[in-house]
Amino acid sequence: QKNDENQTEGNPNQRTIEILSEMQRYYEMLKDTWRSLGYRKAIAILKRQDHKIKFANEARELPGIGDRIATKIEEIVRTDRLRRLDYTKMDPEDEALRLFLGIYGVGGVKAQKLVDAGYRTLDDIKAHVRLTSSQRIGIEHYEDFQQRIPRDEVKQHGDIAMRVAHQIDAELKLEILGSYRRGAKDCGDIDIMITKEGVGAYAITEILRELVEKLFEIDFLQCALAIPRGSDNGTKWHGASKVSSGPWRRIDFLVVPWPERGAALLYFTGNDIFNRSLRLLASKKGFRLNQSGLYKDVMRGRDRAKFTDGVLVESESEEKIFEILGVPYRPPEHRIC
Ligand code: DCP
Ligand code: MG
Ligand code: MN
Repeated sequence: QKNDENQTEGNPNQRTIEILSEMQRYYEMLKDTWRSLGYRKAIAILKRQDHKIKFANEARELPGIGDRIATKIEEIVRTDRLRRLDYTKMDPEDEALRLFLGIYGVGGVKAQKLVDAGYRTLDDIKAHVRLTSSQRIGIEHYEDFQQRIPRDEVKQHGDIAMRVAHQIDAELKLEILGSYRRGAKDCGDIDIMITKEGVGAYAITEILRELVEKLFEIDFLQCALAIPRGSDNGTKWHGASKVSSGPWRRIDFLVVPWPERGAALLYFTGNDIFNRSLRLLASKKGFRLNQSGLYKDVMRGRDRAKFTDGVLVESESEEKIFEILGVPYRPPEHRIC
């Protein structure tokens, strides 16, 4: 079986994929979720082709590629570039927006405010803007955090965390999720799930606190970073780690109660688009899926807003969640949309 996540190299559509990826990042930066999603889908489909797609009508035949992108694919193959892209690249405001969105802890609203205020470079804002300490670290380590982390280095970070965790408690279960579990050859960050049989979330959170302290002591962890607003329920820890003299890497720990490990595994393996489509499918079948479980009998009002959480159907096993949803099990390597 081919690994979807690793296929750009040597793919006959590599150049097309590169340029479409730039477009996708551009729309993502503009918060144009709809277009960004369209590009992501097209890219995923092209990655699976074993011959070069040269013509618009050929591209249009592929499920999930619409007229607009089909036309662009032909243009890229014909001219080795995309007019729209050259044009967008020249806009300094867009460049600045893209730059600022790359700072840890800076979201769309803040980035746009900085651009509107006339700032264009990291030095600009470092000198003139009041920033949170996380944002400041995000700037200091901008280059580090932008770099992809080679797969074997992700493993090294995971191994260190695991070794120290097991010194604290040999029964802790740690697993690297995110793009690593999907088999990616490089990752944006290191996502580690921590769980333990027979203890509640609170006890695991206490263990995480101890683990973090120990990992600072051995100079593995370098800093803590603020958790994005709205997602902090005490079960997450964000920061940076390094191995030997390597660059700082983004690392995320998440505490998962043992009974929820299947749903958490599913959620934190992603990717985010796959999650979104699975959640949508669940809701069409009358379920609700989130990182803690699959629920039924969710009462919804207008606009599908939910009134009640419903009844837990399954959360321990990833496979069972697929089964109940009536979807064939998909191995992590194939969970990209
Ligand atoms: N996730 C999600 N929706 C989000 C953010 C995250 O469903 N808005 C889930 C799916 C992701 C997982 O959490 O796969 C981990 O999030 P990351 O941001 O670390 O993304 P990945 O590990 O998938 O990719 P990367 O290599 O960029 O870290
Ligand atoms: Mg990740
Ligand atoms: Mn992450």
